[in-house]
Amino acid sequence: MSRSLADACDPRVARAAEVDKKPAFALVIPALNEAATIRDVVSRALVQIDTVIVVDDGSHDGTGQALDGLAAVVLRNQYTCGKAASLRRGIAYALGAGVAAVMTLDGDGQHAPEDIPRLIAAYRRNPGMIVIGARLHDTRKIPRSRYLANRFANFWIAWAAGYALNDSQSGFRLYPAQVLESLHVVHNQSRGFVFESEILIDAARSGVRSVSVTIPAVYRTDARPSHFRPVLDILLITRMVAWKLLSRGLYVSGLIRSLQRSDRVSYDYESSEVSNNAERG
Ligand SMILES: Nc1nc2c(ncn2[C@@H]2O[C@H](COP(=O)(O)OP(=O)(O)OP(=O)(O)O)[C@@H](O)[C@H]2O)c(=O)[nH]1
Ligand SMILES: [Mg+2]
Repeated sequence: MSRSLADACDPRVARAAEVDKKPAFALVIPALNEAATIRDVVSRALVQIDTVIVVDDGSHDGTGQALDGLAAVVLRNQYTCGKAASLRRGIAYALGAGVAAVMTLDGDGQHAPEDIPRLIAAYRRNPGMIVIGARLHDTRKIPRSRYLANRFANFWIAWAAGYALNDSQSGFRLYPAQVLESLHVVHNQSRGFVFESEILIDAARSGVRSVSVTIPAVYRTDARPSHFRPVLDILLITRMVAWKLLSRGLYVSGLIRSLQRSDRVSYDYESSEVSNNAERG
């Protein structure tokens, strides 16, 4: 990797940002060629949260320009650094602002910013825990192949994490600042979609689990092609998980615990009530 490329992807560059007030929460949106949806997503997000940070990952479709005039921070990577590196850059910026927790959501419109308060409410009830917007209850709306791929990933990641997970692949999350500051998950270009799985495993190993809030699954028929490469990205995730399992002698106790669903906490979409073992479908 050339030096300029490394610099462009380095989250420390963002730490230099001048921030003079301390919001409690910030939202980070990684965006690669999301001109069609990003303005709508960010406008709606700004209704919910003051600090919205978009990391335009070297887009060439005008993603950054689509945000002109909006009160969002736009960090632009000179090159496409990948989802993980972009998240990390946005997160570093948010932590530099002194937030208590950082939220993330995707820029393609699959997550409704209107659900932000529900994730924050779950965090307030479970301080210190990661909150995940979980979609897998919505089986009718998820394309079969994506559903099975998600279930496959879930099984392995829950095993390595040692507890049951509702949706390990959702990009709609809330991370307590302490968790982000204490973990050092690899976030280079080749780890694009691995980072979000790995952070759940590493957090679990440091004693931090997640709770989930059910959110609707949104799959539009006119959506742009996915950046997720089903074969390669699942292979990369599986390799990371296999390594973690091998390094713990297969972690059989983790497998057993991951199959026990009784300690799951889920917040139901309609009622926002807490229920145990609330996963449906
Ligand atoms: N910064 C950055 N963001 C990316 C990259 N790849 C994907 N993203 C962003 O990550 C989010 C999720 O990417 P998607 O391609 O929608 O992946 P997905 O939601 O897991 O898959 P689908 O369900 O098929 O949409 C979107 O906001 C993308 O713009 C990347 O290389 N760099
Ligand atoms: Mg998507």
